Order: sequence, then C-alpha cells, then structure tokens
Amino acid sequence: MTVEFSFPPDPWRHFREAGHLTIDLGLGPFDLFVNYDDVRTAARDWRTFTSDTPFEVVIPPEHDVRSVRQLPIETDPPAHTAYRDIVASRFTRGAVEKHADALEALVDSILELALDGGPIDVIHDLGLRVVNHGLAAALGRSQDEAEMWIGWGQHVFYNGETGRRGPNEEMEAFLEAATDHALANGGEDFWGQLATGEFEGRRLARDEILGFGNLVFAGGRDTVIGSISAVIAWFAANPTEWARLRADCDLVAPAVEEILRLSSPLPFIGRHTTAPCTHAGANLEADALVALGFSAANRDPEVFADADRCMIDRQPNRHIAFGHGPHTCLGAHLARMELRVVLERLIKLAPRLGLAEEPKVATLHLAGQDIPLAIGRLSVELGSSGARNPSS
Ligand code: EMZ
Repeated sequence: MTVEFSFPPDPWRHFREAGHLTIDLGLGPFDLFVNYDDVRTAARDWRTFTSDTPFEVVIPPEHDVRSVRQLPIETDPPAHTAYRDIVASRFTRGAVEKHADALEALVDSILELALDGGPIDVIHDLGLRVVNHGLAAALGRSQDEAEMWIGWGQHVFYNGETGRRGPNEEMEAFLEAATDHALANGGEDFWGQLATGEFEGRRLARDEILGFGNLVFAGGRDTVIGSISAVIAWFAANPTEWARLRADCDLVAPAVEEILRLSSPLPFIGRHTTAPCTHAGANLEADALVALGFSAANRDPEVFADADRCMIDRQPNRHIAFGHGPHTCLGAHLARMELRVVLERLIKLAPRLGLAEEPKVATLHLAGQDIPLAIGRLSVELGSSGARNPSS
C-alpha cells in the first residue's frame, strides 16, 4: 500500500477574481477576503477592521466556551500594544532560543523510544508534548505542569469526535490559581509578569490576566501541533525532499516557512467593520463580521510563483501564516523554534521516515468547496538507518 499526503491545489482559486467569498456557518453570512494584498491591508487597518470585539475575533465566536476577553488579541492599538508589551520580552527570538536545548532533549527521548519500533502517533506522542513542554519553558513554569496541560488535549475547547466541548473547567481552575498566586506573590513567570506589570499607568485586573492565559492555551497549542504534523506528514510523504533536507541543514528554516505557508494552521480570523466600506470587492455595512483569509492569502498566485508547489528553498517567502500587522502572532518565534528542533532531531536520529497510514485531514465545507484544515491523525514510522531511502 502506498500512503500519500500532499497539500491540495489552492482551495480558494474559484474566489480569487471576486476577491472575497460569502460564507454562512449558521451565524449569518460574512465575507472572507482571499487575496494577499486585501488580507494584509485589512490586517493593518485596525481603524476600519477592529478587533475590539470580545469573544468575536475568532470564528465561530466563543461566548459559550469562555467568560473572559482574550488579551491582547481582542483589542486594538494603542491598548493592544500596551498589553502586548507587558509579556513581549518572553517571546522574542533570543528568549525562546534559550529553551531550545531542553526541547531537543525532550524530542530525542521521544524519538529514541519510537525508533525502529511500531508507528508513532505524531499528534499525541510528539506534537502535544513538544508544544506543552515548550510553553512551560517559555512561560517560566515547571515541566510537571506541562504534563497536566497535555491532558487538556489538542484544543482546549474542541474535541476531535464531538466538536465543541464547552468551557474547559480544568484549564479555568489552573488559570485562576496561577493568576491568584501571582496577584498575591508576584513572581518571575508569565503570570508574575502580568500581575506586576503596568498597563496605562495601572495594574492589570484579575480578568485581564485570565484573558492572557486563556489566549495562550486556546490559541497557542493546536496551531503549533498542526504545523508539526504538516511538516512531518509532508516530508514522510516526499522521500526525495527528505533526503535533500538531510543533506543540507540550511534548508530546515526555509522548509519550515514553506510548510507553514501551505498548511496555514489558523486559516482565517475575524474582524468587524467600524464604518460602511468596500474591501476586496465586498460592500460592507458598519459592524459587519469579516474574515482575513490567511491560508487563502498564502496561495495567492500573484505573490507566490507556483503557489501550490511545496518548494523547500522558496525565497523570498512572505507568507502570513502568523498573521500580519499589529496582531502578528506573539508566539511565532516559539513555534518556529519548536518546528526547527523537531526537524533537526528527526534528521539526526530518524533518517528513515515514512507514513504508516494515510493522514486524516479535517475539512470545512464552504461555498461548495472542501477547505482542508488541520491533520487530525498522523502516524509515521521512524527508522534509525537511512538504508531504505532512495538517495542514500
Ligand atoms: C483563539 C484563536 C486564536 C481561540 C491564535 O489563535 O485560536 C482558536 O483556536 C481559539 O479557539 O480562542 O485563541
């Protein structure tokens, strides 16, 4: 049996000429911008396309799964910038690189157990562990806590089989305890930084601190797990490219960017118009929900030559998988470091990499099209000898 995985041809191609498509997920119709320049312009123009809409920046909205406004994502500049600045130092490239060695050791221990054995479940045995342990390091928390977060699954509000699962009480209890402890005692970790930091001349309120924590756990885990699976699935399915990468480690960084472009783990995000306007060919009323199509922008043939092809040495690669403008993902450097470490350790320890079964890809049915979302199940075989690889 040959098992395959590839990124499907641009699922948004039918809508490029119009610039947008109208979607109805049962929330009332809204327009999604598909072309690169239109998505970027809207992402920068927070005066017209606001994020100051608690619970409603993510689509579908999350009134039913949380009781706090997520920060800083659900605000606009200048408040957004001031919120973000409180914790930004923790997520710089230099700050996250300090955790690379510890993560390498973790990845090695996982790979060594799986080498030359049965298939490994990439999402549960690798992705979830890397992401939660990486977060624990970045947030300044103990690695034991990461084991608890792993128990919350891939997404804190969703579960693969039944969809939305309601508020996550375990996560809320954890966030409340971490917040209250920091409010009482300060501390050097993420919550200590929030409890002692200044926002517009005052301290943060408890709900604001809870809002930061909520975003980290709801937005910062499934997205990275999705990218880890996409990277591994693609190389496991493309042995010639895998051999090429193994022969030239300088390709790791551009390969990660290219697979981020093609997989775009957050396919779109919402904004609301502050006034009537026309954008991307859509006539919009005031207070209309719109969506910035990051995955669509990343396939725009005007910007990316041969946009459907995965070219691991693509240069330049101006993808917007981490968004664009003031809200560009705060965890982008952490995600990139994790992806790089996973690939580098696989190259080192598991030169033989193959799909054990066809990856299961979740799709969203929109306007008559099946739009691929993330890989829902991925099982690969890891071998310590490169012997079976065609080029070695
Ligand atoms: C929200 C969103 C943002 C939301 C960067 O991600 O991701 C979604 O998966 C979450 O459900 O709460 O954080």
